[in-house]
Amino acid sequence: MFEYLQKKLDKALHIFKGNSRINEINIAETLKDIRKALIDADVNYKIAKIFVQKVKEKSIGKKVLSSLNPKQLIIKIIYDELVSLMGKKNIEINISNNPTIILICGLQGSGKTSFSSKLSFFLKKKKKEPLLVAADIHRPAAIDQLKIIAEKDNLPVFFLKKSKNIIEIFDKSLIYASEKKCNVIIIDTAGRLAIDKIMMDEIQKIYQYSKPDETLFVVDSMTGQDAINTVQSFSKFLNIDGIVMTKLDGDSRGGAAITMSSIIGKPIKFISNGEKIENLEIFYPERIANRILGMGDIVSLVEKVQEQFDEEKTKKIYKKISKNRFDFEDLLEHIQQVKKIGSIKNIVSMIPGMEKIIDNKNKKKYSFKEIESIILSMTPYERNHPKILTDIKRKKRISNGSGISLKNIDLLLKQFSNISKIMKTIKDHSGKDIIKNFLSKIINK
Ligand SMILES: Nc1nc2c(ncn2[C@@H]2O[C@H](COP(=O)(O)OP(=O)(O)OP(=O)(O)O)[C@@H](O)[C@H]2O)c(=O)[nH]1
Ligand SMILES: [Mg+2]
Repeated sequence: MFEYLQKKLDKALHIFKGNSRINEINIAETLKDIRKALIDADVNYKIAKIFVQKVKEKSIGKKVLSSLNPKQLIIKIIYDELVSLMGKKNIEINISNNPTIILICGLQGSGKTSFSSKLSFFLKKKKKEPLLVAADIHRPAAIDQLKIIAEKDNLPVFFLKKSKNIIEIFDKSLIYASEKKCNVIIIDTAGRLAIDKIMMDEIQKIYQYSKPDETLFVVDSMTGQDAINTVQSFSKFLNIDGIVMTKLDGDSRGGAAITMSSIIGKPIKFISNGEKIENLEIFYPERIANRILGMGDIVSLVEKVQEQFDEEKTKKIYKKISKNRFDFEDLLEHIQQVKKIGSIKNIVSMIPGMEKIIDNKNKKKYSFKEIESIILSMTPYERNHPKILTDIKRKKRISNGSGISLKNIDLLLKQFSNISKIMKTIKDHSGKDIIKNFLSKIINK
């Protein structure tokens, strides 16, 4: 997710390493690279041009020129522009009515059925009582598909096996919802290959009849610019409230997700980044921008953490990060907690520096299990004092204990010291706000 842009932007900003200052020459080079990075990440070239123009205007100013830390300033300017390009704030779905009606539409295979179940799972965690309504009247297997996904997580589904009448299905689902005390009705509709008359007639019929509180259009982000065109054509016929972008896990470029809302004028409300039921995230422009700029996404992590971790442990992790005293004991705890909350790939991008440990330059990939066995082979003192691990005898003992080669132990230790450095930057600079946010979330609870 966004790895491509992340890498390229990082490279483009390298020129500002150390204490170099922003001037017409070095900024020109960087801006050229940023523009190229955006276009290669599938951002529309006009948008890329305007974006770079804005960054330029804000960078070559007196204030910036006199700054001691130009790289930080440029990152902040890019961050602000990215956030504003993505629509500034998340627009929440409106689920205040009882019942709330949510209509899900989109092209064939875009991920409507998967999203509907993920949304239901998500709402259940928010203490709502959702009901999934199988309203795909064209594909015979659609009902079973929804039932199989939903039943795994005990999510209620309403269906009428023999009905081809979408209005009848909706009417009966309302009665069922009221009997079962469900307060959110999620209507999973049929997809078509293209936005044609049959699809629009059917969607319009159910739209006018059900008067949804939320109409969400689901698009596959892997289709890139086509995803934007699809939403554009659809929204000519029907007023959508929000966009859901799916399969971001398979889209390393992410340009469509970044520019969608500014082109369409409608917010992205959710993104989906995997096939599992928990692979759904609320779309927060600030957090995505943080992730793209390689800060990691502590806030998203904390949200997940708070859902499933105990509060004491979360507080402890925060304290350690903020005091820059992150040690192997914490890393072990982190890994053990993280393992509980989903697939490694999704979590990794949320922890600053973690990507470097999992997928380092030397192409050595550690599994969480390997890292665990290395840490478990350390003495408690070593875990709390990573610096003493320069001692070869200690390293050999750890290598024997964990069954991991000495070379790979060395690599891990090196990467760990990188994490500590990253934690330090986060503490010292723009990470302050993230940490503040982190803190306020914990204290409010
Ligand atoms: N990797 C990945 N796969 C996804 C994601 N969302 C959906 N899929 C997969 O995409 C395929 C199509 O998803 P569905 O939810 O059936 O799509 P649909 O829009 O309901 O399809 P139709 O009902 O046939 O129009 C399935 O194999 C899903 O598992 C995602 O975020 N990431
Ligand atoms: Mg479907």
